[in-house]
Amino acid sequence: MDYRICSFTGLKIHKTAEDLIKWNVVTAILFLALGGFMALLVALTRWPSVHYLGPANYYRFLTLHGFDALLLWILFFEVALVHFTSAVLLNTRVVAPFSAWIAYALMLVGAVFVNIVTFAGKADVLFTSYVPLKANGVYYLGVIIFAVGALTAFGNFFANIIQARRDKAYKHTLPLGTYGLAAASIIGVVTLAHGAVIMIPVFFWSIDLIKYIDPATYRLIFWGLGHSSQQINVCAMVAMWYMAAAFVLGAKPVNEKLSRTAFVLYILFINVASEHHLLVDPVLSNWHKIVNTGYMMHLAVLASMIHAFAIPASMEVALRNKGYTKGLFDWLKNAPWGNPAFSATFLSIIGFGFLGGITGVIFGTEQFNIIRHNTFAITGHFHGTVVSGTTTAFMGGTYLLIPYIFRRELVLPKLATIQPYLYAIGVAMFAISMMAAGSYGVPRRHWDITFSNAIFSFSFDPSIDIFLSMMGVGALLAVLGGVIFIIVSLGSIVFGKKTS
Ligand code: HEM
Ligand SMILES: [Cu+2]
Repeated sequence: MDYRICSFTGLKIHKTAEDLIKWNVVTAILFLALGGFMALLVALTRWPSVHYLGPANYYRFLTLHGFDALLLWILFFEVALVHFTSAVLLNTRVVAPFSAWIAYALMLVGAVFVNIVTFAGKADVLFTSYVPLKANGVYYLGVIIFAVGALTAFGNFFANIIQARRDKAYKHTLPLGTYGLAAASIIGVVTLAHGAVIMIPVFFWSIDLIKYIDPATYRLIFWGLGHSSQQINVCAMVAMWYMAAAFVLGAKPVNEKLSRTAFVLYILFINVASEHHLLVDPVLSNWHKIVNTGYMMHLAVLASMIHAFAIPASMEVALRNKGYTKGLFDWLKNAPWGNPAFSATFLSIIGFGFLGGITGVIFGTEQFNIIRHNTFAITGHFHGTVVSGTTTAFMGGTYLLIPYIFRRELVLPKLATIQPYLYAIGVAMFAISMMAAGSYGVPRRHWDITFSNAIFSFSFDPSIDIFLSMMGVGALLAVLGGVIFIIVSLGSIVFGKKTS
């Protein structure tokens, strides 16, 4: 069997696991680059004085932006984490290498299908593909193939941890990083099952084998996929936080049982929370909506709160143990702010909590949702979660994997040091501006809010121009941060000095 021992961590690393992690990470970064480029075009269009794209391209590139950034970048990275937390952290091997590579190939084929058919202008349906909007069948087929690939990859996770148990790599419980990915994989299976239930009929509908799909049913089951997949992201992100704290600072969880319980809360309450996407739909009863968003939602939020306090606490303990004990904040001052793996993690915790979490609880409440639904405020909220939170955390994760798995040193270390700050500031700026504009009623997914060619024209409060311009400037900063990330990460992977 082909193993090496990592000279930094002492971990026993299976060659196949290493290759799988490398391929999945590089593919993820390439799709982030593509999705980020689309983000630039879309943001320039929503900036009133620029208004860059025409209507057709706006919706096409918005579809691609959502798909490439939210699904492809994030899921390929998560599959890398699947192999890292199962095979590598548990010192075992990839039990079924063939199926792991098939999973990768399926995900890639599905991703390419969707990109080609959307670029060709045959799937301007946005990543939610709400019926009765109809895309070419290749689009749905691509989504299904991608989902089967992702499901196979989550299957690999369970196979690897069963093997690790046989190898006696762990006794009673999994390490916390692996535990987080176990929660992600369980939610992944439930999520992708929803995906199959809805995407397969819609595929048949797109090729005229089924006559009618009910839009309300579609939306309900779609969000079983769409919302729950965000919880895969949250679990993987939180697992990444714990791992980064452990690898960079040697931090240990302050109360491991509590952290584990919090992951269980995600599994139990997340699917239920999908309902916040349907609060303005006439289908579900008020009783149902209020119980769901007034009570259930808060149990999932409780989980995030536990992690958000537990991780900085573990960092504090680790830094105090290193001797930074003066006063209340000596440890914080002396944290490794110049190490991008650390700063990205810290910024991710703050960004996710304040921009994504707090706003999520607000917009997820029934009464408030009625006035914010489908406004730009929602776009601001979820860039707080999946960009400020998950994307920044995974950027930090990449900075960790480059020395440990790719065995390269970072190129352009100075740029790497400022990258997380630049990105986080840009994202915060555009997300907050989106929320401000949304409070004035600016809609999301709208090509032209000046209604220049419309028969009827409406006008917004003039102050929205300021917010939308600030969004544009924030977007430019974030894109710059994103470009630096891509140059540093791919540059290091290809040209970085080899480490032993
Ligand atoms: C430089 C970074 C980014 C910028 C400037 C940016 C900007 C934007 C803008 C302006 C919109 C358009 C909203 C509208 O007109 O309704 C949008 C939508 C969206 N973005 Fe981003 N974004 C960025 C990164 C990301 C990332 C990393 C993700 C995922 C992880 C993401 C996920 C989404 C999603 C899911 C949508 C909604 C698409 C839809 O409504 O169908 N964005 N983004
Ligand atoms: Cu949701």
